[in-house]
Amino acid sequence: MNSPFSLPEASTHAVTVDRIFYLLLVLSGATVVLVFGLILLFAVRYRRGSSAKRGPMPEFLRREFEIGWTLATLLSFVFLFWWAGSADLSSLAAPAGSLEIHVVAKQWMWKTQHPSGAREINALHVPLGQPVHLLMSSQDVIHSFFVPAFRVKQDVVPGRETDIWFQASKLGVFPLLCAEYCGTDHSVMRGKITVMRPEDYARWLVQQPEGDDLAHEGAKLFVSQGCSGCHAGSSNVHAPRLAGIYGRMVQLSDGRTVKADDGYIRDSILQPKRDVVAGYDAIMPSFKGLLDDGELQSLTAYIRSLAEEGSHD
Ligand code: HEC
Ligand SMILES: [Cu+2]
Repeated sequence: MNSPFSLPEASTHAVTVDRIFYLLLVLSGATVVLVFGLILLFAVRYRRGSSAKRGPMPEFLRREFEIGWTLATLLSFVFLFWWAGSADLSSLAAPAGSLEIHVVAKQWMWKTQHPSGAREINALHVPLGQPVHLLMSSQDVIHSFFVPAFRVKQDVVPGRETDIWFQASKLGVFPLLCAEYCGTDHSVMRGKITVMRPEDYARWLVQQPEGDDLAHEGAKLFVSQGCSGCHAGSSNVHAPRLAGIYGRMVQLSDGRTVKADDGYIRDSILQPKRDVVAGYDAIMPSFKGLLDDGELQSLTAYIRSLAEEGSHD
């Protein structure tokens, strides 16, 4: 469905969202017509002085009719809830094997980084027909990543990583907007999403200037920020080795067990006193204010790459 007054449907999710939208539109339209039709009909039929019958309701209208319309509305609402709910749920978990792109929002621009390390500002090139998973965080205030043509909108929050995924289904260039008022230049915090054929995307990617990928950047930070001073195998400080921790369950000193995911690693770096690993002293300093979100993403990517190497042997 692509009428002249509607947005392009440029992602798989957009098609589902629009179907739900049109169904709601038709249902509400039919309800409006029915209700206003009846108001008109009754106003004319039972106008003052008309000879229409005004006795009690006919018997069949009382019970069956009441039960019938109540059930019908209930069932259609349950169906709508199920349909919209499952569409929403499927938009949350990115399929395995998605292309992972890091996004950092700041006043007032979007910075994106491809797995190869290629960076863009206020732009994002993606391949057609492949799921793209965005891992996003903000360097200052709350922003919101909004691509109307994909029907995708997700808040980008400082101090936290949010994510969203989409699969582009049309070639072209589509606007990216910030959908959360974020200060003076909020209205110009825009970008362009370019959907390319996969082979064109691959060609575009190799033409980009060589950037360090996140994990390599993280490896450098790990040394320059002094993490390796405690965490490296050669260190004299009693600190846990980080190889292989990503994705594992970690036993904490207060008895809890937590999964070492992105959020846990982020918290370990920013608020080390909160989740202290069992068997260690809480001597790790907080790096809050010392690392920006891009650096946190790089460090996390580095620790994660250690896990991937660890899982091979
Ligand atoms: C002064 C030594 C020291 C420095 C510097 C240090 N850490 Fe730690 N780190 C520790 C100790 C000790 C623990 C275990 C106790 C705890 O959880 O607080 C730890 C825990 C961690 C954990 C959780 C590990 C696990 O097994 O669950 C992560 C992740 C981590 N550090 C990352 C880093 C990063 C990244 C840096 C640099 C930005 C860093 N650390 C700097 C000493 C240090
Ligand atoms: Cu913004």
